[in-house]
Amino acid sequence: MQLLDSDLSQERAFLVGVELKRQYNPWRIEDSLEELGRLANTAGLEVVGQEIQRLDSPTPATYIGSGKVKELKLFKRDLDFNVLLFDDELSPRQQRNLEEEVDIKVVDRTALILDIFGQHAHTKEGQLQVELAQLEYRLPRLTRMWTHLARQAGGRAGGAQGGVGVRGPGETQLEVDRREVGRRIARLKDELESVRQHRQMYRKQRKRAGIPTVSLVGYTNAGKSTLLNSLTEADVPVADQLFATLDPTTRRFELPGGTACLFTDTVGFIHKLPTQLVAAFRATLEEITESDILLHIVDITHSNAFEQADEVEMVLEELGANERPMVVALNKVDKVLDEKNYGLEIDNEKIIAFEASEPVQLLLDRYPDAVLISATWGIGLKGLLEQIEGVLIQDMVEVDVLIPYRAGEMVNLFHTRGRVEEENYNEHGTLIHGKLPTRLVGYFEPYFDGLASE
Ligand SMILES: Nc1nc2c(ncn2[C@@H]2O[C@H](COP(=O)(O)OP(=O)(O)OP(=O)(O)O)[C@@H](O)[C@H]2O)c(=O)[nH]1
Ligand SMILES: [Mg+2]
Repeated sequence: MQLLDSDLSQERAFLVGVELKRQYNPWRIEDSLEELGRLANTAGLEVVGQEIQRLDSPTPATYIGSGKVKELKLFKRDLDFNVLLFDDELSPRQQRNLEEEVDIKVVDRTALILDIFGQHAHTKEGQLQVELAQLEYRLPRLTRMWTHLARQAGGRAGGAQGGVGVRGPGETQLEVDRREVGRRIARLKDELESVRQHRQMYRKQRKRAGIPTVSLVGYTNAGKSTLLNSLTEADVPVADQLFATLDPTTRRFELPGGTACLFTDTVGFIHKLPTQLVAAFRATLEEITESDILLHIVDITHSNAFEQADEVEMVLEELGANERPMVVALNKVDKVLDEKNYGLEIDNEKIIAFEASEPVQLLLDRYPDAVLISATWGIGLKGLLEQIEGVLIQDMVEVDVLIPYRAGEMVNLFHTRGRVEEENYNEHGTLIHGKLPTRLVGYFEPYFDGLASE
Protein backbone atom coordinates (compact mmCIF):
# COMPACT_ATOMS: atom_id res chain seq x y z
CA MET A 1 0.00 0.00 0.00
CA GLN A 2 1.20 3.42 -0.97
CA LEU A 3 2.19 5.44 2.05
CA LEU A 4 1.17 8.97 2.56
CA ASP A 5 3.36 11.88 1.85
CA SER A 6 3.38 14.16 4.79
CA ASP A 7 4.79 16.99 2.71
CA LEU A 8 1.87 18.72 1.08
CA SER A 9 3.82 20.32 -1.70
CA GLN A 10 4.66 16.86 -2.94
CA GLU A 11 1.08 15.75 -3.34
CA ARG A 12 0.32 15.35 -7.00
CA ALA A 13 -3.28 14.79 -7.92
CA PHE A 14 -5.00 13.24 -10.90
CA LEU A 15 -8.66 14.25 -11.37
CA VAL A 16 -11.41 11.84 -12.34
CA GLY A 17 -14.91 12.89 -13.38
CA VAL A 18 -17.91 10.87 -14.48
CA GLU A 19 -20.73 12.15 -16.61
CA LEU A 20 -23.92 10.17 -16.27
CA LYS A 21 -25.45 9.99 -19.72
CA ARG A 22 -29.06 9.73 -18.71
CA GLN A 23 -29.01 12.23 -15.93
CA TYR A 24 -29.53 15.91 -16.64
CA ASN A 25 -26.87 18.03 -15.07
CA PRO A 26 -26.66 21.76 -15.70
CA TRP A 27 -22.88 21.61 -15.20
CA ARG A 28 -20.67 20.40 -18.01
CA ILE A 29 -18.35 17.79 -16.58
CA GLU A 30 -15.35 19.74 -17.92
CA ASP A 31 -16.40 22.81 -15.91
CA SER A 32 -17.00 20.75 -12.83
CA LEU A 33 -13.51 19.26 -13.15
CA GLU A 34 -11.99 22.67 -13.63
CA GLU A 35 -13.56 23.70 -10.37
CA LEU A 36 -12.29 20.51 -8.73
CA GLY A 37 -8.82 21.51 -9.94
CA ARG A 38 -9.19 24.90 -8.27
CA LEU A 39 -10.31 23.20 -5.09
CA ALA A 40 -7.24 20.98 -5.31
CA ASN A 41 -4.95 23.98 -5.73
CA THR A 42 -6.62 25.72 -2.81
CA ALA A 43 -5.89 22.65 -0.69
CA GLY A 44 -2.26 22.79 -1.77
CA LEU A 45 -2.19 20.01 -4.37
CA GLU A 46 -0.65 20.06 -7.77
CA VAL A 47 -2.90 18.75 -10.53
CA VAL A 48 -1.05 16.66 -13.10
CA GLY A 49 -3.87 15.39 -15.28
CA GLN A 50 -7.50 14.44 -15.57
CA GLU A 51 -9.77 11.86 -17.09
CA ILE A 52 -13.48 11.89 -17.85
CA GLN A 53 -15.69 8.87 -18.28
CA ARG A 54 -19.23 8.91 -19.65
CA LEU A 55 -21.38 6.18 -18.12
CA ASP A 56 -24.99 5.13 -18.00
CA SER A 57 -24.70 4.60 -14.28
CA PRO A 58 -21.86 4.39 -11.78
CA THR A 59 -20.24 1.00 -11.29
CA PRO A 60 -21.20 -0.15 -7.77
CA ALA A 61 -17.78 -1.55 -6.87
CA THR A 62 -15.45 1.12 -8.21
CA TYR A 63 -17.67 3.95 -9.45
CA ILE A 64 -15.78 4.06 -12.77
CA GLY A 65 -15.65 1.05 -15.11
CA SER A 66 -13.00 -1.63 -14.75
CA GLY A 67 -11.31 -0.62 -18.02
CA LYS A 68 -10.88 2.88 -16.66
CA VAL A 69 -9.40 1.53 -13.45
CA LYS A 70 -6.74 -0.25 -15.49
CA GLU A 71 -6.03 2.93 -17.45
CA LEU A 72 -5.57 4.86 -14.23
CA LYS A 73 -2.93 2.37 -13.14
CA LEU A 74 -1.02 3.08 -16.34
CA PHE A 75 -1.42 6.84 -15.96
CA LYS A 76 -0.11 6.53 -12.45
CA ARG A 77 3.04 4.86 -13.68
CA ASP A 78 3.63 7.57 -16.27
CA LEU A 79 2.60 10.65 -14.36
CA ASP A 80 3.68 9.62 -10.91
CA PHE A 81 0.78 11.12 -8.97
CA ASN A 82 -0.09 10.09 -5.44
CA VAL A 83 -3.72 11.11 -5.07
CA LEU A 84 -6.73 10.25 -7.18
CA LEU A 85 -9.31 12.95 -6.84
CA PHE A 86 -12.92 12.10 -7.73
CA ASP A 87 -15.41 14.79 -8.59
CA ASP A 88 -18.25 12.95 -6.86
CA GLU A 89 -18.73 11.54 -3.41
CA LEU A 90 -17.75 7.87 -3.46
CA SER A 91 -19.28 5.23 -1.27
CA PRO A 92 -16.89 3.89 1.38
CA ARG A 93 -16.73 0.63 -0.55
CA GLN A 94 -15.90 2.26 -3.87
CA GLN A 95 -13.21 4.29 -2.25
CA ARG A 96 -11.67 1.26 -0.58
CA ASN A 97 -11.74 -0.83 -3.72
CA LEU A 98 -10.16 1.89 -5.78
CA GLU A 99 -7.44 2.46 -3.22
CA GLU A 100 -6.60 -1.22 -3.26
CA GLU A 101 -6.77 -1.71 -7.01
CA VAL A 102 -4.82 1.35 -8.06
CA ASP A 103 -2.68 1.25 -4.96
CA ILE A 104 -3.08 4.91 -4.21
CA LYS A 105 -4.86 7.30 -1.92
CA VAL A 106 -8.35 8.13 -3.19
CA VAL A 107 -10.04 11.35 -2.16
CA ASP A 108 -13.45 12.56 -3.26
CA ARG A 109 -14.82 16.07 -3.73
CA THR A 110 -16.54 15.98 -0.36
CA ALA A 111 -13.35 15.08 1.52
CA LEU A 112 -11.44 17.73 -0.39
CA ILE A 113 -13.94 20.45 0.53
CA LEU A 114 -13.93 19.28 4.14
CA ASP A 115 -10.15 19.47 4.06
CA ILE A 116 -10.18 23.07 2.82
CA PHE A 117 -12.73 23.97 5.45
CA GLY A 118 -10.43 22.42 8.04
CA GLN A 119 -7.55 24.59 6.84
CA HIS A 120 -9.62 27.76 6.75
CA ALA A 121 -11.59 27.52 10.00
CA HIS A 122 -10.10 29.90 12.50
CA THR A 123 -12.70 30.43 15.16
CA LYS A 124 -13.61 27.87 17.78
CA GLU A 125 -17.09 27.58 16.33
CA GLY A 126 -15.78 27.13 12.80
CA GLN A 127 -13.42 24.40 13.97
CA LEU A 128 -16.16 22.57 15.86
CA GLN A 129 -18.40 22.67 12.82
CA VAL A 130 -15.72 21.36 10.50
CA GLU A 131 -14.72 18.63 12.90
CA LEU A 132 -18.31 17.46 13.14
CA ALA A 133 -18.68 17.38 9.36
CA GLN A 134 -15.39 15.52 8.97
CA LEU A 135 -16.25 12.91 11.57
CA GLU A 136 -19.66 12.30 10.05
CA TYR A 137 -18.03 11.80 6.70
CA ARG A 138 -15.41 9.46 8.14
CA LEU A 139 -17.57 7.40 10.42
CA PRO A 140 -18.81 4.99 7.73
CA ARG A 141 -15.28 4.96 6.29
CA LEU A 142 -13.49 4.01 9.46
CA THR A 143 -11.60 0.98 8.31
CA ARG A 144 -8.18 -0.33 9.09
CA MET A 145 -6.85 1.52 6.09
CA TRP A 146 -8.24 4.85 7.11
CA THR A 147 -7.03 4.36 10.60
CA HIS A 148 -3.65 3.52 9.20
CA LEU A 149 -3.62 6.66 7.05
CA ALA A 150 -4.86 8.79 9.84
CA ARG A 151 -2.22 7.57 12.23
CA GLN A 152 0.39 8.87 9.88
CA ALA A 153 -1.56 12.05 9.43
CA GLY A 154 -1.73 12.53 13.14
CA GLY A 155 -3.19 15.98 12.80
CA ARG A 156 -5.90 17.90 14.51
CA ALA A 157 -8.56 19.84 12.65
CA GLY A 158 -6.70 22.16 10.34
CA GLY A 159 -3.33 20.55 10.95
CA ALA A 160 -0.88 20.64 8.11
CA GLN A 161 0.25 17.06 8.41
CA GLY A 162 -0.95 14.04 6.54
CA GLY A 163 -1.99 15.59 3.28
CA VAL A 164 -5.29 16.24 1.70
CA GLY A 165 -8.35 14.27 2.73
CA VAL A 166 -6.89 12.87 5.89
CA ARG A 167 -6.02 16.04 7.69
CA GLY A 168 -8.42 16.80 10.45
CA PRO A 169 -9.44 14.91 13.51
CA GLY A 170 -6.21 13.11 14.16
CA GLU A 171 -5.11 9.84 15.56
CA THR A 172 -6.77 10.21 18.92
CA GLN A 173 -10.14 10.13 17.22
CA LEU A 174 -9.44 7.94 14.27
CA GLU A 175 -7.68 5.06 15.89
CA VAL A 176 -10.46 4.49 18.33
CA ASP A 177 -13.47 2.48 17.36
CA ARG A 178 -16.67 3.74 15.84
CA ARG A 179 -18.44 3.96 19.11
CA GLU A 180 -15.98 6.43 20.38
CA VAL A 181 -16.22 8.52 17.24
CA GLY A 182 -19.97 8.38 17.68
CA ARG A 183 -19.58 9.72 21.20
CA ARG A 184 -17.36 12.52 20.00
CA ILE A 185 -19.96 13.42 17.37
CA ALA A 186 -22.63 13.58 20.04
CA ARG A 187 -20.46 15.85 22.19
CA LEU A 188 -19.70 18.14 19.26
CA LYS A 189 -23.39 18.37 18.50
CA ASP A 190 -24.08 19.38 22.09
CA GLU A 191 -21.40 22.03 22.01
CA LEU A 192 -22.66 23.37 18.73
CA GLU A 193 -26.19 23.44 20.05
CA SER A 194 -25.11 25.76 22.82
CA VAL A 195 -23.30 27.95 20.30
CA ARG A 196 -26.49 27.99 18.31
CA GLN A 197 -28.60 29.03 21.26
CA HIS A 198 -26.15 31.75 22.07
CA ARG A 199 -26.38 33.05 18.51
CA GLN A 200 -30.13 32.89 18.61
CA MET A 201 -30.19 34.99 21.75
CA TYR A 202 -27.87 37.49 20.19
CA ARG A 203 -30.05 37.68 17.10
CA LYS A 204 -33.11 38.25 19.24
CA GLN A 205 -31.39 41.15 20.97
CA ARG A 206 -30.48 42.58 17.62
CA LYS A 207 -34.05 42.24 16.45
CA ARG A 208 -35.26 44.03 19.50
CA ALA A 209 -32.86 46.83 18.77
CA GLY A 210 -34.52 46.96 15.38
CA ILE A 211 -31.38 47.01 13.27
CA PRO A 212 -32.10 45.35 9.95
CA THR A 213 -29.62 42.74 8.80
CA VAL A 214 -28.29 42.10 5.34
CA SER A 215 -26.57 38.78 4.59
CA LEU A 216 -24.07 38.60 1.79
CA VAL A 217 -24.60 35.32 0.01
CA GLY A 218 -23.08 33.89 -3.12
CA TYR A 219 -20.91 31.34 -4.75
CA THR A 220 -17.43 30.99 -3.32
CA ASN A 221 -15.00 33.55 -4.77
CA ALA A 222 -17.80 35.83 -6.01
CA GLY A 223 -16.42 38.80 -4.06
CA LYS A 224 -18.54 38.91 -0.90
CA SER A 225 -15.68 39.74 1.45
CA THR A 226 -14.24 42.28 -1.00
CA LEU A 227 -17.61 44.03 -1.03
CA LEU A 228 -17.92 44.04 2.77
CA ASN A 229 -14.40 45.44 2.99
CA SER A 230 -15.00 48.21 0.53
CA LEU A 231 -18.24 49.20 2.23
CA THR A 232 -17.09 49.04 5.82
CA GLU A 233 -13.32 48.64 5.96
CA ALA A 234 -14.01 45.35 7.67
CA ASP A 235 -10.59 43.88 6.90
CA VAL A 236 -11.94 40.43 6.09
CA PRO A 237 -9.20 38.44 4.34
CA VAL A 238 -9.80 38.27 0.61
CA ALA A 239 -8.18 35.66 -1.61
CA ASP A 240 -8.43 34.29 -5.08
CA GLN A 241 -9.16 30.94 -3.51
CA LEU A 242 -12.22 28.91 -2.86
CA PHE A 243 -13.71 29.17 0.61
CA ALA A 244 -11.46 31.95 1.78
CA THR A 245 -14.13 32.89 4.33
CA LEU A 246 -15.72 30.46 6.74
CA ASP A 247 -16.34 32.47 9.84
CA PRO A 248 -19.03 35.13 9.67
CA THR A 249 -18.12 38.79 10.10
CA THR A 250 -20.76 41.39 10.86
CA ARG A 251 -20.32 45.13 10.43
CA ARG A 252 -22.63 48.01 11.07
CA PHE A 253 -23.18 50.29 8.16
CA GLU A 254 -25.27 53.34 7.41
CA LEU A 255 -27.16 53.39 4.13
CA PRO A 256 -27.20 56.63 2.08
CA GLY A 257 -30.62 57.67 3.44
CA GLY A 258 -29.41 57.23 7.00
CA THR A 259 -30.85 53.79 7.78
CA ALA A 260 -28.43 51.83 9.93
CA CYS A 261 -28.05 48.14 9.17
CA LEU A 262 -25.78 45.19 9.78
CA PHE A 263 -23.98 43.47 6.94
CA THR A 264 -22.85 39.89 7.48
CA ASP A 265 -20.31 38.17 5.27
CA THR A 266 -20.26 34.43 5.57
CA VAL A 267 -19.31 31.14 3.99
CA GLY A 268 -19.79 30.82 0.23
CA PHE A 269 -21.59 28.04 -1.58
CA ILE A 270 -20.40 25.60 -4.19
CA HIS A 271 -22.04 22.96 -6.30
CA LYS A 272 -22.18 19.56 -4.67
CA LEU A 273 -21.77 21.24 -1.29
CA PRO A 274 -21.40 18.32 1.12
CA THR A 275 -24.58 17.74 3.06
CA GLN A 276 -22.55 17.09 6.21
CA LEU A 277 -21.27 20.65 5.96
CA VAL A 278 -24.67 22.21 5.53
CA ALA A 279 -25.86 20.30 8.60
CA ALA A 280 -22.79 21.11 10.66
CA PHE A 281 -22.82 24.80 9.71
CA ARG A 282 -26.43 25.20 10.76
CA ALA A 283 -25.64 27.83 13.39
CA THR A 284 -23.69 29.92 10.90
CA LEU A 285 -26.21 29.48 8.14
CA GLU A 286 -29.13 30.47 10.34
CA GLU A 287 -27.78 34.00 10.15
CA ILE A 288 -28.75 33.88 6.51
CA THR A 289 -32.21 32.47 7.01
CA GLU A 290 -33.07 35.09 9.58
CA SER A 291 -31.70 38.17 7.87
CA ASP A 292 -33.98 40.86 6.49
CA ILE A 293 -32.38 40.97 3.08
CA LEU A 294 -30.17 38.63 1.13
CA LEU A 295 -27.57 40.37 -0.96
CA HIS A 296 -26.66 37.86 -3.63
CA ILE A 297 -23.25 38.53 -5.21
CA VAL A 298 -22.61 36.94 -8.60
CA ASP A 299 -19.25 36.96 -10.37
CA ILE A 300 -20.39 37.80 -13.90
CA THR A 301 -16.96 37.15 -15.33
CA HIS A 302 -17.12 33.47 -14.45
CA SER A 303 -18.05 31.29 -17.39
CA ASN A 304 -20.47 29.40 -15.15
CA ALA A 305 -22.00 32.48 -13.55
CA PHE A 306 -25.51 31.35 -14.42
CA GLU A 307 -25.03 27.84 -13.02
CA GLN A 308 -23.40 29.32 -9.93
CA ALA A 309 -26.40 31.57 -9.34
CA ASP A 310 -28.62 28.50 -9.70
CA GLU A 311 -26.57 26.66 -7.15
CA VAL A 312 -26.82 29.51 -4.66
CA GLU A 313 -30.58 29.64 -5.06
CA MET A 314 -30.80 25.90 -4.54
CA VAL A 315 -28.83 26.05 -1.30
CA LEU A 316 -30.96 28.98 -0.12
CA GLU A 317 -34.04 26.91 -0.79
CA GLU A 318 -32.56 24.04 1.15
CA LEU A 319 -31.99 26.41 4.05
CA GLY A 320 -35.52 27.74 3.77
CA ALA A 321 -34.24 31.23 3.00
CA ASN A 322 -35.55 31.54 -0.54
CA GLU A 323 -38.54 33.64 0.48
CA ARG A 324 -36.40 36.43 1.86
CA PRO A 325 -36.22 39.63 -0.16
CA MET A 326 -33.14 39.41 -2.37
CA VAL A 327 -31.03 42.09 -3.99
CA VAL A 328 -28.65 40.89 -6.69
CA ALA A 329 -25.25 42.43 -7.41
CA LEU A 330 -23.42 41.40 -10.57
CA ASN A 331 -19.80 41.82 -9.54
CA LYS A 332 -16.33 42.21 -11.09
CA VAL A 333 -17.53 44.26 -14.04
CA ASP A 334 -14.19 46.11 -14.01
CA LYS A 335 -12.69 42.99 -15.54
CA VAL A 336 -14.90 43.24 -18.59
CA LEU A 337 -15.53 46.96 -18.98
CA ASP A 338 -12.94 47.25 -21.68
CA GLU A 339 -14.14 44.34 -23.67
CA LYS A 340 -16.68 45.88 -25.95
CA ASN A 341 -18.57 42.65 -26.31
CA TYR A 342 -19.83 42.91 -22.77
CA GLY A 343 -21.49 46.21 -23.63
CA LEU A 344 -21.01 47.85 -20.26
CA GLU A 345 -19.98 51.40 -19.50
CA ILE A 346 -19.69 53.67 -16.51
CA ASP A 347 -22.05 56.56 -16.50
CA ASN A 348 -21.79 58.84 -13.52
CA GLU A 349 -20.71 56.17 -11.02
CA LYS A 350 -23.35 53.83 -12.33
CA ILE A 351 -22.57 50.92 -14.58
CA ILE A 352 -25.02 50.50 -17.38
CA ALA A 353 -25.48 47.69 -19.84
CA PHE A 354 -26.21 48.34 -23.47
CA GLU A 355 -26.42 45.37 -25.76
CA ALA A 356 -24.77 43.30 -23.07
CA SER A 357 -22.96 40.13 -24.06
CA GLU A 358 -24.90 36.92 -23.86
CA PRO A 359 -23.78 35.72 -20.42
CA VAL A 360 -24.44 39.12 -18.86
CA GLN A 361 -27.75 39.46 -20.67
CA LEU A 362 -28.85 36.06 -19.40
CA LEU A 363 -28.23 37.19 -15.85
CA LEU A 364 -29.95 40.52 -16.44
CA ASP A 365 -32.97 38.70 -17.85
CA ARG A 366 -33.04 36.51 -14.83
CA TYR A 367 -32.52 39.36 -12.37
CA PRO A 368 -33.94 42.46 -14.07
CA ASP A 369 -33.26 44.64 -11.04
CA ALA A 370 -29.68 43.46 -10.59
CA VAL A 371 -27.09 46.15 -10.00
CA LEU A 372 -23.77 45.97 -11.85
CA ILE A 373 -20.86 46.63 -9.53
CA SER A 374 -17.15 46.36 -9.03
CA ALA A 375 -16.45 45.62 -5.40
CA THR A 376 -12.73 46.23 -5.92
CA TRP A 377 -13.09 49.60 -7.60
CA GLY A 378 -16.09 50.60 -5.54
CA ILE A 379 -18.18 51.41 -8.62
CA GLY A 380 -21.93 50.96 -8.67
CA LEU A 381 -22.12 50.61 -4.90
CA LYS A 382 -24.28 53.68 -4.40
CA GLY A 383 -27.02 52.27 -6.60
CA LEU A 384 -26.76 48.96 -4.84
CA LEU A 385 -27.13 50.54 -1.41
CA GLU A 386 -30.09 52.59 -2.58
CA GLN A 387 -31.80 49.46 -3.74
CA ILE A 388 -31.16 47.77 -0.41
CA GLU A 389 -32.53 50.79 1.39
CA GLY A 390 -35.55 50.80 -0.89
CA VAL A 391 -36.35 47.22 0.08
CA LEU A 392 -35.95 48.03 3.76
CA ILE A 393 -38.22 51.05 3.47
CA GLN A 394 -40.91 48.97 1.83
CA ASP A 395 -40.98 47.15 5.09
CA MET A 396 -41.70 50.37 7.01
CA VAL A 397 -44.93 51.79 8.33
CA GLU A 398 -45.88 55.45 8.39
CA VAL A 399 -46.69 56.78 11.87
CA ASP A 400 -47.32 59.94 13.84
CA VAL A 401 -46.14 59.88 17.41
CA LEU A 402 -46.04 62.26 20.32
CA ILE A 403 -43.15 61.35 22.57
CA PRO A 404 -43.05 62.99 26.01
CA TYR A 405 -39.78 64.73 26.83
CA ARG A 406 -39.07 62.21 29.61
CA ALA A 407 -38.86 59.47 26.96
CA GLY A 408 -36.12 61.19 24.98
CA GLU A 409 -34.46 57.86 24.17
CA MET A 410 -37.47 56.96 22.00
CA VAL A 411 -36.83 60.05 19.89
CA ASN A 412 -33.26 58.84 19.43
CA LEU A 413 -34.50 55.39 18.50
CA PHE A 414 -36.81 56.88 15.89
CA HIS A 415 -33.92 58.83 14.42
CA THR A 416 -31.54 55.91 14.26
CA ARG A 417 -33.90 53.15 13.16
CA GLY A 418 -36.67 54.97 11.40
CA ARG A 419 -36.97 57.86 8.98
CA VAL A 420 -38.03 61.16 10.44
CA GLU A 421 -39.94 63.18 7.88
CA GLU A 422 -41.18 65.97 10.12
CA GLU A 423 -40.36 66.88 13.69
CA ASN A 424 -42.14 69.46 15.88
CA TYR A 425 -42.34 70.25 19.57
CA ASN A 426 -45.22 71.24 21.82
CA GLU A 427 -45.75 71.43 25.54
CA HIS A 428 -46.32 67.64 25.78
CA GLY A 429 -43.31 66.46 23.90
CA THR A 430 -41.82 65.80 20.46
CA LEU A 431 -44.15 65.24 17.52
CA ILE A 432 -42.69 63.07 14.82
CA HIS A 433 -44.13 62.16 11.47
CA GLY A 434 -42.16 59.45 9.70
CA LYS A 435 -41.62 55.78 9.01
CA LEU A 436 -40.70 52.96 11.34
CA PRO A 437 -39.60 49.41 10.61
CA THR A 438 -42.65 47.18 11.10
CA ARG A 439 -41.11 45.29 13.97
CA LEU A 440 -40.41 48.47 15.94
CA VAL A 441 -43.89 49.86 15.67
CA GLY A 442 -45.01 48.03 18.81
CA TYR A 443 -42.51 49.91 20.94
CA PHE A 444 -43.98 53.23 19.86
CA GLU A 445 -47.61 52.25 20.36
CA PRO A 446 -47.94 54.10 23.70
CA TYR A 447 -47.04 57.30 21.87
CA PHE A 448 -49.32 57.05 18.85
CA ASP A 449 -50.77 60.45 18.17
CA GLY A 450 -54.14 59.28 16.98
CA LEU A 451 -53.29 60.63 13.54
CA ALA A 452 -51.31 57.61 12.49
CA SER A 453 -51.81 56.83 8.86
CA GLU A 454 -50.74 53.68 7.05
N1 LIG B 1 -11.39 42.35 -10.72
C1 LIG B 1 -12.15 42.16 -9.63
N2 LIG B 1 -11.84 41.21 -8.74
C2 LIG B 1 -12.63 41.07 -7.66
C3 LIG B 1 -13.77 41.88 -7.43
N3 LIG B 1 -14.35 41.47 -6.27
C4 LIG B 1 -13.60 40.44 -5.81
N4 LIG B 1 -12.56 40.19 -6.64
C5 LIG B 1 -11.52 39.17 -6.48
O1 LIG B 1 -12.13 37.90 -6.42
C6 LIG B 1 -11.45 37.04 -5.50
C7 LIG B 1 -12.40 36.53 -4.44
O2 LIG B 1 -12.85 37.60 -3.67
P1 LIG B 1 -13.41 37.39 -2.21
O3 LIG B 1 -13.94 38.70 -1.73
O4 LIG B 1 -12.43 36.68 -1.35
O5 LIG B 1 -14.64 36.41 -2.55
P2 LIG B 1 -15.67 35.72 -1.54
O6 LIG B 1 -17.00 35.75 -2.21
O7 LIG B 1 -15.58 36.35 -0.20
O8 LIG B 1 -15.12 34.24 -1.55
P3 LIG B 1 -15.17 33.10 -0.39
O9 LIG B 1 -14.87 33.73 0.91
O10 LIG B 1 -14.12 32.18 -0.85
O11 LIG B 1 -16.54 32.51 -0.48
C8 LIG B 1 -10.31 37.89 -4.92
O12 LIG B 1 -9.14 37.61 -5.63
C9 LIG B 1 -10.78 39.31 -5.16
O13 LIG B 1 -9.70 40.21 -5.28
C10 LIG B 1 -14.06 42.90 -8.39
O14 LIG B 1 -15.01 43.68 -8.28
N5 LIG B 1 -13.22 43.00 -9.46
MG1 LIG C 1 -14.97 35.63 1.57
